[in-house]
Amino acid sequence: MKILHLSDIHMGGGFAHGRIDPETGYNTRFQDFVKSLSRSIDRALAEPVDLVLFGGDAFPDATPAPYIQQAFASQFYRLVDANIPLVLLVGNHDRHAQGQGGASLSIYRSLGVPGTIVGDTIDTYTINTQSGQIQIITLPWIDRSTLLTRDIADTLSILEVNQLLLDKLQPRLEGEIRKLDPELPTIVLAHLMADNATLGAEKLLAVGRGFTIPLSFLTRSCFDYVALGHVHRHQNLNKTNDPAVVYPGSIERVDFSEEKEEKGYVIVTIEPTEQPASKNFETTWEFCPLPVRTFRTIKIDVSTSEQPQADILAAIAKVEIADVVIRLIYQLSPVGVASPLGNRVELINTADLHQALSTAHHYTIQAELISQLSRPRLPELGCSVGDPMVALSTYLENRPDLQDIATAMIAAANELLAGDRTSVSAGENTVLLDLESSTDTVADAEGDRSSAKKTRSKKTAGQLTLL
Ligand SMILES: [Mn+2]
Repeated sequence: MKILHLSDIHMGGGFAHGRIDPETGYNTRFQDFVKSLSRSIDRALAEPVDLVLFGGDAFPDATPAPYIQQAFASQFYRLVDANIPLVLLVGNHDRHAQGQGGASLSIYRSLGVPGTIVGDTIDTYTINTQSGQIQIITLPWIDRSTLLTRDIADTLSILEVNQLLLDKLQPRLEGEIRKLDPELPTIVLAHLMADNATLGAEKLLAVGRGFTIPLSFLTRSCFDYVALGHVHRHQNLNKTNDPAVVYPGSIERVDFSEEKEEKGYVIVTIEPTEQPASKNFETTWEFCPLPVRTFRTIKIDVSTSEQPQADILAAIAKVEIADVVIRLIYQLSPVGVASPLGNRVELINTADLHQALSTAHHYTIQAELISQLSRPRLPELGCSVGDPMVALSTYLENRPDLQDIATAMIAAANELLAGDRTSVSAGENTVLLDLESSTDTVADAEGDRSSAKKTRSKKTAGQLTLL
């Protein structure tokens, strides 16, 4: 039995790296994403495979524009037309922020599209394929609103919510496992963050991501393959391959964090074992790369260069840029910093850079100031300086770029040191500072969890947009 496993299509996303195609009126990145999906479906038909599993995140949000819905539907309709069954799993991007179900995918259930299952709850389906039956356990994106009531979730920390969700999920999954027929192959199709998935640039944000599922949850001998979605970097989490726990990754680059990743889908083969062994089935799988749009970062430090403009142009000339999405970053010294060769923003002629990059598919130019923190420490500020006001004055004397606000900063520092709770005026902005607030939050964590909780959830919401 052959299965095509793909995930994280995000059709309609990444428009910032494209332009309007004058012939069609569509964003070129929309066309790129359609092309990648189309190539994946081409392969499913050419094999032909017995089943297609989609691991979730069809669109960037739950309410895609009709032309985007249509492009998605017309690709998957090719499978329906060829009698190839399909499971569309609901990812976090496919759900409304509140409420249940797969908002953008539920239309396929409503229409009763033949051979198409929308996985928006934890459930098990036995699917009849050209090569026999297979069992699919669907595990859509789960968060606190899926399994917990609001008042419970609001009083707990992220770690406690995570544990409680796992406690609720465990018996649900055991219940599905008990229903399985051991004579049939079984695949788990899940949209989740497994706790040892290797992330790219997103890794730093993982703390705010909340719900993660331990790998041991998925590496069960009753599963012949675990088909995941959510993480955009292709990887197999279980090196023993028993079972393979695979993120196929996204089918196109959604942003620059995926610059160096290969994109594609996975072809899975499940065959009955020849000699009766501990397992009834043997699984092999293969990652199949797609020819997707190239992203390339050109980063050059010209802060001490004698000819910054020429150096930047030379760096561009070294790279194949035709039809590529380019990000040019050149680093300079901040304006006003005294340095023998301190190159400043105004020394760069950006019109020439635009000209040099004009054959790129899309490009951005970004001037970056080299961080102040990398400068050597001030020798005047040895450990002998005990008075913070002396330390601040010395610091400000060495920062000519801060002269305009130096007096205000000293006044503000004086006010801060004078009282515990005070308001500091900095120009037009009045900032309320509560010097005790940091200790308050800690002390209140037990007594007043809900207020500490609210601060945390706000941060989380801002960090949840990447995957
Ligand atoms: Mn996702």
